[in-house]
Amino acid sequence: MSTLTGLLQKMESRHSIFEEAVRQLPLPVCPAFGDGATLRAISFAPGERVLRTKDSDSVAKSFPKSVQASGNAVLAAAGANPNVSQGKRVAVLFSGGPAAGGHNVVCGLKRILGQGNTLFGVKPGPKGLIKGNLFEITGADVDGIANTGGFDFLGTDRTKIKTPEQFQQVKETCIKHNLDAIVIVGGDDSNTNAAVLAEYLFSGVKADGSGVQVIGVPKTIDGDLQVGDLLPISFGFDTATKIYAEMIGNILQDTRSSLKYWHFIKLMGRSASHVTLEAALQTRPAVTLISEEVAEKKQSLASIVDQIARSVIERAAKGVTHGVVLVPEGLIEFIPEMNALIAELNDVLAHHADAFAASSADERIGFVAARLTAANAALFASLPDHVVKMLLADRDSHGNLQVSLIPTERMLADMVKVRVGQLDAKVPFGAHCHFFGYEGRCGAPTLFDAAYTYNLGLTAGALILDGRTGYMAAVNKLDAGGQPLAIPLTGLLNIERRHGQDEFVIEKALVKMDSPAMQFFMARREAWSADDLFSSPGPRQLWGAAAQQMPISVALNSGAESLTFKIG
Ligand code: FBP
Repeated sequence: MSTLTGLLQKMESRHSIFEEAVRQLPLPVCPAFGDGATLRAISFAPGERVLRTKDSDSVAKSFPKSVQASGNAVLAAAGANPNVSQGKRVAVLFSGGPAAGGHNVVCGLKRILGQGNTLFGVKPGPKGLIKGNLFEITGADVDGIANTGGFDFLGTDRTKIKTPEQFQQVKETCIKHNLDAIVIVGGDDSNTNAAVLAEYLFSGVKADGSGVQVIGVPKTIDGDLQVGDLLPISFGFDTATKIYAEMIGNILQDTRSSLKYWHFIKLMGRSASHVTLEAALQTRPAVTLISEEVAEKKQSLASIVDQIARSVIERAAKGVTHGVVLVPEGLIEFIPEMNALIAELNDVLAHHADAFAASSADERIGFVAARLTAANAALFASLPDHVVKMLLADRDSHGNLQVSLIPTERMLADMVKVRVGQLDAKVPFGAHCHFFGYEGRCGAPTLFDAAYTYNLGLTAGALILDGRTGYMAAVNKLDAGGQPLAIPLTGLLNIERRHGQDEFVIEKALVKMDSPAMQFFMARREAWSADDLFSSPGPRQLWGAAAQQMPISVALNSGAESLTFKIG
Protein backbone atom coordinates (compact mmCIF):
# COMPACT_ATOMS: atom_id res chain seq x y z
CA MET A 1 0.00 0.00 0.00
CA SER A 2 1.41 3.44 -0.94
CA THR A 3 1.78 6.11 1.69
CA LEU A 4 -1.10 8.02 0.13
CA THR A 5 -3.54 5.11 -0.10
CA GLY A 6 -2.71 4.23 3.52
CA LEU A 7 -3.41 7.80 4.52
CA LEU A 8 -6.70 7.80 2.62
CA GLN A 9 -7.85 4.64 4.37
CA LYS A 10 -7.10 6.18 7.75
CA MET A 11 -9.46 9.00 6.81
CA GLU A 12 -12.44 6.67 6.50
CA SER A 13 -15.23 6.62 9.07
CA ARG A 14 -15.15 10.28 10.07
CA HIS A 15 -11.41 10.79 10.21
CA SER A 16 -11.02 13.28 7.36
CA ILE A 17 -8.34 15.92 7.82
CA PHE A 18 -11.13 18.37 8.71
CA GLU A 19 -12.83 16.11 11.26
CA GLU A 20 -9.52 15.33 12.94
CA ALA A 21 -8.73 19.05 13.15
CA VAL A 22 -12.10 20.10 14.59
CA ARG A 23 -11.88 17.49 17.36
CA GLN A 24 -8.79 19.33 18.59
CA LEU A 25 -10.44 22.75 18.72
CA PRO A 26 -10.49 24.11 22.27
CA LEU A 27 -13.86 24.32 24.02
CA PRO A 28 -14.10 27.58 25.95
CA VAL A 29 -16.12 27.63 29.18
CA CYS A 30 -18.16 30.41 30.81
CA PRO A 31 -16.16 31.99 33.67
CA ALA A 32 -18.65 30.47 36.14
CA PHE A 33 -17.28 27.00 35.32
CA GLY A 34 -13.64 27.93 35.94
CA ASP A 35 -10.81 28.44 33.51
CA GLY A 36 -11.40 25.38 31.33
CA ALA A 37 -8.33 23.51 32.59
CA THR A 38 -10.25 22.40 35.68
CA LEU A 39 -14.02 22.44 35.53
CA ARG A 40 -16.00 23.28 38.60
CA ALA A 41 -19.64 22.41 39.19
CA ILE A 42 -21.75 25.34 40.29
CA SER A 43 -24.85 25.71 42.41
CA PHE A 44 -27.88 27.76 41.44
CA ALA A 45 -30.13 30.14 43.32
CA PRO A 46 -33.43 31.78 42.41
CA GLY A 47 -33.05 35.37 41.21
CA GLU A 48 -35.72 38.03 41.00
CA ARG A 49 -37.15 36.96 37.65
CA VAL A 50 -40.34 34.92 37.90
CA LEU A 51 -41.95 33.72 34.67
CA ARG A 52 -45.67 33.88 33.97
CA THR A 53 -47.84 33.16 30.95
CA LYS A 54 -51.56 33.81 30.45
CA ASP A 55 -52.20 30.23 31.58
CA SER A 56 -49.94 30.11 34.66
CA ASP A 57 -52.81 29.47 37.06
CA SER A 58 -53.99 26.40 35.13
CA VAL A 59 -50.38 25.24 34.76
CA ALA A 60 -49.91 25.46 38.55
CA LYS A 61 -52.91 23.16 39.02
CA SER A 62 -51.66 20.56 36.54
CA PHE A 63 -47.97 20.76 37.55
CA PRO A 64 -48.28 21.28 41.35
CA LYS A 65 -44.98 19.67 42.39
CA SER A 66 -42.80 21.43 39.83
CA VAL A 67 -44.41 24.83 40.35
CA GLN A 68 -44.25 24.55 44.11
CA ALA A 69 -40.57 23.62 43.99
CA SER A 70 -39.47 26.30 41.52
CA GLY A 71 -42.01 29.08 42.09
CA ASN A 72 -41.34 29.61 38.37
CA ALA A 73 -38.26 31.63 39.34
CA VAL A 74 -35.29 31.74 36.99
CA LEU A 75 -32.16 30.28 38.60
CA ALA A 76 -28.83 32.10 38.35
CA ALA A 77 -25.36 30.66 38.89
CA ALA A 78 -24.37 31.05 42.55
CA GLY A 79 -20.70 30.09 42.73
CA ALA A 80 -18.91 26.78 43.17
CA ASN A 81 -21.13 23.98 44.44
CA PRO A 82 -19.81 22.78 47.83
CA ASN A 83 -22.16 19.75 47.89
CA VAL A 84 -21.72 18.14 44.47
CA SER A 85 -23.58 14.83 44.37
CA GLN A 86 -21.69 11.67 43.54
CA GLY A 87 -22.90 8.37 42.14
CA LYS A 88 -25.64 9.90 39.97
CA ARG A 89 -26.83 7.95 36.96
CA VAL A 90 -27.86 10.31 34.19
CA ALA A 91 -29.36 9.55 30.75
CA VAL A 92 -29.24 11.92 27.76
CA LEU A 93 -31.30 11.80 24.57
CA PHE A 94 -31.85 13.83 21.42
CA SER A 95 -35.40 14.62 20.35
CA GLY A 96 -36.79 16.04 17.07
CA GLY A 97 -34.76 17.23 14.09
CA PRO A 98 -30.96 17.21 14.30
CA ALA A 99 -29.05 20.44 14.96
CA ALA A 100 -25.31 21.12 14.97
CA GLY A 101 -23.76 21.01 18.43
CA GLY A 102 -25.76 18.17 19.99
CA HIS A 103 -22.58 16.14 20.40
CA ASN A 104 -20.98 18.95 22.38
CA VAL A 105 -23.92 18.96 24.80
CA VAL A 106 -23.05 15.32 25.53
CA CYS A 107 -19.36 16.27 25.94
CA GLY A 108 -20.23 19.05 28.38
CA LEU A 109 -22.47 16.74 30.39
CA LYS A 110 -19.92 13.95 30.55
CA ARG A 111 -17.10 16.24 31.62
CA ILE A 112 -19.00 18.10 34.34
CA LEU A 113 -20.44 14.87 35.74
CA GLY A 114 -16.85 13.65 36.02
CA GLN A 115 -15.63 10.29 37.23
CA GLY A 116 -17.98 10.15 40.18
CA ASN A 117 -21.18 9.88 38.12
CA THR A 118 -22.31 7.81 35.17
CA LEU A 119 -23.70 9.13 31.87
CA PHE A 120 -25.87 6.94 29.64
CA GLY A 121 -26.88 7.59 26.04
CA VAL A 122 -30.45 6.77 24.96
CA LYS A 123 -30.92 5.40 21.42
CA PRO A 124 -32.84 6.82 19.58
CA GLY A 125 -34.69 9.72 21.17
CA PRO A 126 -37.84 9.41 23.30
CA LYS A 127 -38.61 6.07 21.63
CA GLY A 128 -35.36 4.72 23.09
CA LEU A 129 -36.34 5.98 26.53
CA ILE A 130 -39.66 4.15 26.32
CA LYS A 131 -37.90 0.98 25.19
CA GLY A 132 -35.11 1.35 27.74
CA ASN A 133 -32.35 1.31 25.13
CA LEU A 134 -29.43 2.77 27.09
CA PHE A 135 -25.64 2.39 26.99
CA GLU A 136 -22.86 3.87 29.07
CA ILE A 137 -20.97 6.77 27.50
CA THR A 138 -17.20 6.74 28.04
CA GLY A 139 -14.64 9.51 28.08
CA ALA A 140 -13.21 8.14 24.82
CA ASP A 141 -16.68 8.36 23.24
CA VAL A 142 -16.96 12.05 23.93
CA ASP A 143 -13.39 12.74 22.79
CA GLY A 144 -14.41 11.16 19.48
CA ILE A 145 -17.55 13.24 18.94
CA ALA A 146 -16.34 16.64 20.19
CA ASN A 147 -17.11 19.42 17.68
CA THR A 148 -18.56 17.01 15.11
CA GLY A 149 -21.93 17.65 13.50
CA GLY A 150 -25.08 15.56 13.52
CA PHE A 151 -26.94 13.54 16.11
CA ASP A 152 -25.56 10.22 14.88
CA PHE A 153 -23.92 9.31 18.18
CA LEU A 154 -27.37 8.68 19.70
CA GLY A 155 -29.83 9.11 16.83
CA THR A 156 -33.10 10.96 17.33
CA ASP A 157 -36.85 10.57 16.79
CA ARG A 158 -40.09 12.48 17.20
CA THR A 159 -42.08 10.17 19.50
CA LYS A 160 -44.25 12.21 21.84
CA ILE A 161 -44.54 10.55 25.26
CA LYS A 162 -48.25 11.00 25.91
CA THR A 163 -50.17 7.82 26.76
CA PRO A 164 -50.33 6.44 30.32
CA GLU A 165 -48.62 3.27 29.03
CA GLN A 166 -45.71 5.29 27.63
CA PHE A 167 -45.27 7.19 30.90
CA GLN A 168 -45.29 3.89 32.76
CA GLN A 169 -42.68 2.47 30.37
CA VAL A 170 -40.42 5.48 30.95
CA LYS A 171 -40.77 4.93 34.69
CA GLU A 172 -39.79 1.30 34.21
CA THR A 173 -36.70 2.38 32.25
CA CYS A 174 -35.75 4.68 35.14
CA ILE A 175 -36.18 1.87 37.65
CA LYS A 176 -34.41 -0.74 35.52
CA HIS A 177 -31.36 1.48 35.00
CA ASN A 178 -31.60 3.06 38.44
CA LEU A 179 -31.59 6.52 36.85
CA ASP A 180 -31.38 9.74 38.84
CA ALA A 181 -31.79 12.16 35.96
CA ILE A 182 -32.76 12.52 32.30
CA VAL A 183 -31.56 15.25 29.94
CA ILE A 184 -33.79 15.92 26.92
CA VAL A 185 -32.14 17.86 24.11
CA GLY A 186 -34.95 19.22 21.94
CA GLY A 187 -37.18 22.01 20.66
CA ASP A 188 -40.44 23.50 21.93
CA ASP A 189 -42.40 20.21 21.83
CA SER A 190 -39.56 18.21 23.39
CA ASN A 191 -39.10 20.73 26.19
CA THR A 192 -42.86 20.59 26.79
CA ASN A 193 -42.40 16.82 27.04
CA ALA A 194 -39.57 17.46 29.52
CA ALA A 195 -41.91 19.59 31.68
CA VAL A 196 -44.56 16.86 31.70
CA LEU A 197 -42.01 14.15 32.50
CA ALA A 198 -40.44 16.25 35.26
CA GLU A 199 -43.83 16.47 36.98
CA TYR A 200 -44.60 12.80 36.44
CA LEU A 201 -41.19 11.65 37.74
CA PHE A 202 -40.93 14.30 40.47
CA SER A 203 -41.26 11.75 43.29
CA GLY A 204 -42.26 8.18 44.04
CA VAL A 205 -40.18 6.53 41.32
CA LYS A 206 -37.65 4.70 43.48
CA ALA A 207 -38.11 2.48 46.49
CA ASP A 208 -37.12 5.31 48.86
CA GLY A 209 -39.82 7.52 47.37
CA SER A 210 -37.42 9.79 45.51
CA GLY A 211 -37.94 10.88 41.94
CA VAL A 212 -35.94 11.35 38.73
CA GLN A 213 -34.74 14.81 37.71
CA VAL A 214 -35.53 16.05 34.18
CA ILE A 215 -33.62 18.86 32.49
CA GLY A 216 -34.24 20.23 28.97
CA VAL A 217 -31.69 21.72 26.57
CA PRO A 218 -32.87 24.21 23.89
CA LYS A 219 -32.21 22.90 20.40
CA THR A 220 -33.66 23.64 16.96
CA ILE A 221 -32.32 25.10 13.75
CA ASP A 222 -35.68 26.90 13.40
CA GLY A 223 -34.69 29.46 16.06
CA ASP A 224 -38.27 29.53 17.36
CA LEU A 225 -37.37 28.52 20.91
CA GLN A 226 -36.42 31.87 22.43
CA VAL A 227 -37.16 33.45 25.81
CA GLY A 228 -36.17 37.12 25.50
CA ASP A 229 -32.77 37.90 27.00
CA LEU A 230 -32.82 34.62 28.97
CA LEU A 231 -32.59 32.50 25.82
CA PRO A 232 -31.54 34.61 22.84
CA ILE A 233 -31.46 31.63 20.46
CA SER A 234 -31.61 27.83 20.36
CA PHE A 235 -28.50 25.93 19.31
CA GLY A 236 -28.08 24.77 15.72
CA PHE A 237 -29.56 27.98 14.27
CA ASP A 238 -26.17 29.61 13.73
CA THR A 239 -24.64 26.64 11.89
CA ALA A 240 -27.72 26.00 9.74
CA THR A 241 -28.13 29.63 8.70
CA LYS A 242 -24.43 30.01 7.93
CA ILE A 243 -24.58 26.91 5.71
CA TYR A 244 -27.68 28.21 3.90
CA ALA A 245 -26.12 31.68 3.61
CA GLU A 246 -23.04 30.19 1.99
CA MET A 247 -25.16 28.37 -0.59
CA ILE A 248 -27.36 31.42 -1.22
CA GLY A 249 -24.24 33.59 -1.58
CA ASN A 250 -22.85 31.20 -4.17
CA ILE A 251 -26.10 31.29 -6.11
CA LEU A 252 -26.21 35.09 -5.92
CA GLN A 253 -22.70 35.16 -7.33
CA ASP A 254 -23.86 32.85 -10.12
CA THR A 255 -26.85 35.06 -10.93
CA ARG A 256 -24.64 38.07 -11.46
CA SER A 257 -22.24 35.97 -13.53
CA SER A 258 -24.65 34.14 -15.82
CA LEU A 259 -27.07 37.11 -15.96
CA LYS A 260 -30.23 35.19 -16.87
CA TYR A 261 -31.90 33.43 -13.95
CA TRP A 262 -34.10 34.09 -10.98
CA HIS A 263 -33.66 31.54 -8.19
CA PHE A 264 -36.53 30.78 -5.81
CA ILE A 265 -35.06 29.28 -2.63
CA LYS A 266 -37.25 27.79 0.07
CA LEU A 267 -35.56 27.60 3.47
CA MET A 268 -36.35 25.19 6.28
CA GLY A 269 -37.78 26.46 9.51
CA ARG A 270 -41.24 24.88 9.71
CA SER A 271 -43.44 27.84 10.84
CA ALA A 272 -41.35 30.80 11.96
CA SER A 273 -39.23 32.78 9.48
CA HIS A 274 -36.15 33.31 11.70
CA VAL A 275 -33.97 31.18 9.40
CA THR A 276 -35.07 33.11 6.31
CA LEU A 277 -34.61 36.48 8.01
CA GLU A 278 -31.10 35.55 9.18
CA ALA A 279 -30.15 34.23 5.73
CA ALA A 280 -31.42 37.48 4.20
CA LEU A 281 -29.42 39.59 6.66
CA GLN A 282 -26.31 37.65 5.71
CA THR A 283 -26.76 37.69 1.92
CA ARG A 284 -28.99 40.71 1.05
CA PRO A 285 -30.94 39.22 -1.89
CA ALA A 286 -33.50 41.01 -4.10
CA VAL A 287 -36.65 39.60 -2.48
CA THR A 288 -37.23 37.94 0.89
CA LEU A 289 -40.65 36.88 2.09
CA ILE A 290 -41.28 36.79 5.83
CA SER A 291 -44.35 34.75 6.75
CA GLU A 292 -45.14 36.77 9.86
CA GLU A 293 -45.24 39.98 7.78
CA VAL A 294 -47.50 38.33 5.20
CA ALA A 295 -49.90 37.35 8.00
CA GLU A 296 -49.79 40.75 9.65
CA LYS A 297 -50.51 42.54 6.38
CA LYS A 298 -53.09 39.88 5.46
CA GLN A 299 -51.45 39.59 2.05
CA SER A 300 -53.14 37.50 -0.61
CA LEU A 301 -51.21 35.04 -2.76
CA ALA A 302 -51.88 37.25 -5.78
CA SER A 303 -50.39 40.29 -4.04
CA ILE A 304 -47.24 38.36 -3.09
CA VAL A 305 -46.85 37.19 -6.68
CA ASP A 306 -47.46 40.72 -7.92
CA GLN A 307 -44.85 42.13 -5.54
CA ILE A 308 -42.19 39.72 -6.83
CA ALA A 309 -43.20 40.27 -10.47
CA ARG A 310 -42.85 44.03 -10.06
CA SER A 311 -39.40 43.58 -8.56
CA VAL A 312 -38.44 41.45 -11.58
CA ILE A 313 -39.69 44.18 -13.95
CA GLU A 314 -38.08 47.07 -12.05
CA ARG A 315 -34.72 45.33 -12.02
CA ALA A 316 -35.05 44.41 -15.71
CA ALA A 317 -35.60 48.12 -16.48
CA LYS A 318 -32.10 48.68 -15.05
CA GLY A 319 -30.67 45.80 -17.08
CA VAL A 320 -30.67 43.37 -14.12
CA THR A 321 -32.44 40.26 -15.39
CA HIS A 322 -31.57 38.02 -12.47
CA GLY A 323 -32.18 37.73 -8.77
CA VAL A 324 -32.88 35.58 -5.75
CA VAL A 325 -36.17 35.18 -3.85
CA LEU A 326 -36.05 33.65 -0.35
CA VAL A 327 -39.18 31.81 0.72
CA PRO A 328 -39.76 30.56 4.29
CA GLU A 329 -40.90 26.94 4.59
CA GLY A 330 -44.10 27.83 6.48
CA LEU A 331 -45.29 30.62 4.13
CA ILE A 332 -48.51 28.94 2.94
CA GLU A 333 -49.93 28.68 6.45
CA PHE A 334 -49.41 32.43 6.99
CA ILE A 335 -51.36 33.50 3.87
CA PRO A 336 -54.85 33.95 5.35
CA GLU A 337 -56.75 33.01 2.16
CA MET A 338 -54.60 29.89 1.59
CA ASN A 339 -55.31 28.86 5.15
CA ALA A 340 -59.03 29.28 4.58
CA LEU A 341 -58.84 27.29 1.33
CA ILE A 342 -56.87 24.44 2.94
CA ALA A 343 -59.30 24.29 5.88
CA GLU A 344 -62.29 24.08 3.54
CA LEU A 345 -60.54 21.47 1.37
CA ASN A 346 -59.85 19.38 4.49
CA ASP A 347 -63.58 19.58 5.35
CA VAL A 348 -64.79 18.77 1.84
CA LEU A 349 -62.45 15.79 1.53
CA ALA A 350 -63.43 14.51 4.99
CA HIS A 351 -67.18 14.82 4.32
CA HIS A 352 -67.14 13.41 0.78
CA ALA A 353 -64.33 10.90 1.16
CA ASP A 354 -66.13 8.00 -0.55
CA ALA A 355 -67.52 9.99 -3.49
CA PHE A 356 -64.11 11.65 -3.98
CA ALA A 357 -62.33 8.29 -3.96
CA ALA A 358 -64.84 6.89 -6.47
CA SER A 359 -64.36 9.77 -8.94
CA SER A 360 -61.75 9.57 -11.72
CA ALA A 361 -58.55 11.62 -11.57
CA ASP A 362 -59.96 14.00 -14.22
CA GLU A 363 -63.19 14.56 -12.32
CA ARG A 364 -61.64 15.23 -8.94
CA ILE A 365 -60.70 18.89 -9.39
CA GLY A 366 -64.22 19.75 -10.61
CA PHE A 367 -65.79 17.62 -7.89
CA VAL A 368 -63.99 19.55 -5.18
CA ALA A 369 -64.25 23.00 -6.82
CA ALA A 370 -68.05 22.64 -7.02
CA ARG A 371 -68.21 22.23 -3.24
CA LEU A 372 -66.07 25.26 -2.33
CA THR A 373 -67.30 28.76 -1.48
CA ALA A 374 -66.96 31.22 -4.36
CA ALA A 375 -63.81 32.92 -2.97
CA ASN A 376 -62.04 29.63 -2.31
CA ALA A 377 -63.09 28.24 -5.70
CA ALA A 378 -61.58 31.29 -7.43
CA LEU A 379 -58.30 30.94 -5.53
CA PHE A 380 -58.25 27.19 -6.22
CA ALA A 381 -58.68 27.87 -9.94
CA SER A 382 -55.77 30.35 -9.95
CA LEU A 383 -53.21 27.83 -8.68
CA PRO A 384 -50.79 25.91 -10.94
CA ASP A 385 -51.88 22.31 -11.72
CA HIS A 386 -49.09 20.71 -9.69
CA VAL A 387 -50.17 22.65 -6.59
CA VAL A 388 -53.82 21.72 -7.09
CA LYS A 389 -52.80 18.05 -7.26
CA MET A 390 -50.83 18.41 -4.02
CA LEU A 391 -53.77 20.12 -2.32
CA LEU A 392 -55.89 17.08 -3.12
CA ALA A 393 -53.24 14.58 -1.99
CA ASP A 394 -53.81 12.13 0.89
CA ARG A 395 -54.30 13.73 4.31
CA ASP A 396 -52.34 12.81 7.44
CA SER A 397 -53.84 10.72 10.24
CA HIS A 398 -55.64 13.85 11.59
CA GLY A 399 -57.24 14.60 8.20
CA ASN A 400 -54.90 17.56 7.57
CA LEU A 401 -52.93 18.45 4.49
CA GLN A 402 -49.16 18.13 4.95
CA VAL A 403 -48.51 21.74 4.07
CA SER A 404 -44.74 21.40 4.23
CA LEU A 405 -44.87 19.10 1.20
CA ILE A 406 -46.24 21.87 -1.05
CA PRO A 407 -43.40 23.14 -3.27
CA THR A 408 -44.08 26.81 -2.49
CA GLU A 409 -40.95 27.94 -4.31
CA ARG A 410 -42.10 26.26 -7.55
CA MET A 411 -45.64 27.56 -7.12
CA LEU A 412 -44.39 31.14 -6.76
CA ALA A 413 -41.95 30.83 -9.67
CA ASP A 414 -44.73 29.57 -11.97
CA MET A 415 -47.18 32.24 -10.88
CA VAL A 416 -44.57 35.03 -11.13
CA LYS A 417 -43.78 33.93 -14.69
CA VAL A 418 -47.43 34.30 -15.65
CA ARG A 419 -47.71 37.67 -13.88
CA VAL A 420 -44.53 39.08 -15.44
CA GLY A 421 -45.95 38.10 -18.85
CA GLN A 422 -49.18 39.95 -18.08
CA LEU A 423 -47.41 43.10 -16.86
CA ASP A 424 -44.68 43.32 -19.51
CA ALA A 425 -44.34 40.50 -22.02
CA LYS A 426 -40.90 41.75 -23.13
CA VAL A 427 -39.21 41.12 -19.78
CA PRO A 428 -37.22 37.87 -19.86
CA PHE A 429 -37.81 35.54 -16.91
CA GLY A 430 -36.17 32.15 -16.33
CA ALA A 431 -36.45 30.51 -12.91
CA HIS A 432 -34.76 27.74 -10.94
CA CYS A 433 -36.05 26.39 -7.65
CA HIS A 434 -34.30 24.96 -4.57
CA PHE A 435 -35.14 23.77 -1.10
CA PHE A 436 -32.35 24.13 1.46
CA GLY A 437 -33.10 22.25 4.66
CA TYR A 438 -31.40 18.99 5.51
CA GLU A 439 -28.07 20.36 4.23
CA GLY A 440 -27.91 22.71 7.21
CA ARG A 441 -28.80 20.55 10.17
CA CYS A 442 -25.80 18.27 10.57
CA GLY A 443 -22.75 20.26 9.48
CA ALA A 444 -19.87 20.59 11.93
CA PRO A 445 -20.94 23.28 14.41
CA THR A 446 -19.72 26.82 14.01
CA LEU A 447 -17.48 28.05 16.84
CA PHE A 448 -20.58 29.81 18.21
CA ASP A 449 -22.64 26.61 18.32
CA ALA A 450 -19.67 24.52 19.48
CA ALA A 451 -18.97 26.76 22.48
CA TYR A 452 -22.65 27.43 23.21
CA THR A 453 -23.60 23.74 23.26
CA TYR A 454 -20.62 22.66 25.33
CA ASN A 455 -21.66 25.21 27.95
CA LEU A 456 -25.31 24.15 27.71
CA GLY A 457 -24.12 20.62 28.52
CA LEU A 458 -22.07 21.92 31.45
CA THR A 459 -25.10 23.86 32.70
CA ALA A 460 -27.46 20.88 32.38
CA GLY A 461 -24.95 18.69 34.27
CA ALA A 462 -24.41 21.31 36.98
CA LEU A 463 -28.19 21.58 37.47
CA ILE A 464 -28.39 17.82 37.98
CA LEU A 465 -25.51 17.85 40.44
CA ASP A 466 -27.34 20.65 42.26
CA GLY A 467 -30.46 18.46 42.56
CA ARG A 468 -32.69 20.53 40.25
CA THR A 469 -35.56 19.27 38.10
CA GLY A 470 -38.05 20.80 35.65
CA TYR A 471 -35.67 23.41 34.20
CA MET A 472 -34.28 24.20 30.78
CA ALA A 473 -30.52 24.79 30.86
CA ALA A 474 -29.61 28.11 29.27
CA VAL A 475 -26.61 30.36 28.69
CA ASN A 476 -27.09 34.07 27.98
CA LYS A 477 -24.80 37.11 27.72
CA LEU A 478 -23.19 35.46 24.73
CA ASP A 479 -21.09 38.53 23.89
CA ALA A 480 -19.80 38.93 27.44
CA GLY A 481 -18.31 35.59 28.44
CA GLY A 482 -21.58 33.64 28.78
CA GLN A 483 -23.69 33.20 31.90
CA PRO A 484 -25.30 29.87 32.84
CA LEU A 485 -28.87 29.93 34.12
CA ALA A 486 -31.95 27.76 34.42
CA ILE A 487 -35.42 28.55 33.08
CA PRO A 488 -38.34 26.88 34.88
CA LEU A 489 -40.17 24.92 32.18
CA THR A 490 -43.58 25.41 33.80
CA GLY A 491 -43.03 29.18 33.52
CA LEU A 492 -43.10 28.82 29.72
CA LEU A 493 -46.25 26.72 29.33
CA ASN A 494 -49.43 27.92 27.65
CA ILE A 495 -52.62 26.12 26.75
CA GLU A 496 -53.34 25.59 23.05
CA ARG A 497 -56.21 23.78 21.36
CA ARG A 498 -54.67 21.00 19.26
CA HIS A 499 -56.65 18.27 17.49
CA GLY A 500 -59.79 19.21 19.42
CA GLN A 501 -58.30 19.20 22.90
CA ASP A 502 -56.46 21.54 25.24
CA GLU A 503 -52.75 20.82 25.44
CA PHE A 504 -49.90 22.42 27.36
CA VAL A 505 -47.32 23.81 24.96
CA ILE A 506 -44.33 26.10 24.88
CA GLU A 507 -45.40 28.69 22.32
CA LYS A 508 -43.23 28.98 19.23
CA ALA A 509 -41.41 32.32 19.13
CA LEU A 510 -42.27 33.91 15.77
CA VAL A 511 -40.45 36.79 14.09
CA LYS A 512 -41.68 40.02 15.67
CA MET A 513 -42.36 42.87 13.28
CA ASP A 514 -40.99 45.42 15.74
CA SER A 515 -37.80 43.47 16.54
CA PRO A 516 -34.56 45.30 15.72
CA ALA A 517 -33.59 42.54 13.23
CA MET A 518 -36.88 42.84 11.32
CA GLN A 519 -36.73 46.64 11.43
CA PHE A 520 -33.20 46.66 10.05
CA PHE A 521 -34.20 44.23 7.29
CA MET A 522 -37.23 46.34 6.33
CA ALA A 523 -35.12 49.49 6.24
CA ARG A 524 -32.55 47.97 3.88
CA ARG A 525 -34.41 45.54 1.63
CA GLU A 526 -35.45 48.05 -1.04
CA ALA A 527 -31.87 49.16 -1.53
CA TRP A 528 -30.72 45.51 -1.71
CA SER A 529 -33.21 44.93 -4.52
CA ALA A 530 -32.81 48.23 -6.37
CA ASP A 531 -29.01 48.23 -6.38
CA ASP A 532 -28.26 44.48 -6.25
CA LEU A 533 -26.29 44.89 -3.02
CA PHE A 534 -25.99 41.18 -2.24
CA SER A 535 -23.01 39.70 -0.42
CA SER A 536 -21.56 36.23 -0.31
CA PRO A 537 -20.53 35.33 3.25
CA GLY A 538 -18.60 32.24 2.12
CA PRO A 539 -18.19 28.97 4.02
CA ARG A 540 -18.46 29.04 7.80
CA GLN A 541 -15.07 29.63 9.31
CA LEU A 542 -13.51 27.85 12.28
CA TRP A 543 -10.29 29.79 12.14
CA GLY A 544 -9.64 33.42 11.19
CA ALA A 545 -11.56 36.66 10.91
CA ALA A 546 -15.14 35.42 10.44
CA ALA A 547 -14.93 32.59 12.99
CA GLN A 548 -16.20 34.62 15.95
CA GLN A 549 -19.32 35.92 14.20
CA MET A 550 -22.67 35.36 15.92
CA PRO A 551 -26.01 35.35 14.06
CA ILE A 552 -26.80 38.86 12.81
CA SER A 553 -30.42 38.70 14.01
CA VAL A 554 -29.29 37.65 17.50
CA ALA A 555 -26.76 40.50 17.64
CA LEU A 556 -29.37 43.05 16.51
CA ASN A 557 -32.13 41.76 18.78
CA SER A 558 -29.91 41.65 21.84
CA GLY A 559 -28.61 45.18 21.30
CA ALA A 560 -25.00 44.04 20.82
CA GLU A 561 -22.44 46.56 19.62
CA SER A 562 -20.72 44.16 17.23
CA LEU A 563 -21.15 40.76 15.59
CA THR A 564 -18.49 39.15 17.78
CA PHE A 565 -19.60 36.57 20.31
CA LYS A 566 -17.56 35.89 23.39
CA ILE A 567 -17.97 32.73 25.41
CA GLY A 568 -15.27 32.04 27.98
P1 FBP B 1 -37.06 20.52 15.32
O1 FBP B 1 -38.07 21.58 15.60
O2 FBP B 1 -37.41 19.22 15.89
O3 FBP B 1 -35.69 20.97 15.70
O4 FBP B 1 -37.01 20.27 13.75
C1 FBP B 1 -36.87 21.32 12.87
C2 FBP B 1 -36.94 20.91 11.41
O5 FBP B 1 -35.65 20.86 10.86
C3 FBP B 1 -37.84 21.89 10.65
O6 FBP B 1 -37.11 23.00 10.20
C4 FBP B 1 -38.39 21.05 9.55
O7 FBP B 1 -39.62 21.54 9.11
C5 FBP B 1 -38.53 19.70 10.19
O8 FBP B 1 -37.55 19.65 11.21
C6 FBP B 1 -38.34 18.55 9.26
O9 FBP B 1 -38.58 17.39 9.97
P2 FBP B 1 -38.16 15.91 9.54
O10 FBP B 1 -36.73 15.74 9.94
O11 FBP B 1 -39.04 15.04 10.36
O12 FBP B 1 -38.34 15.81 8.07
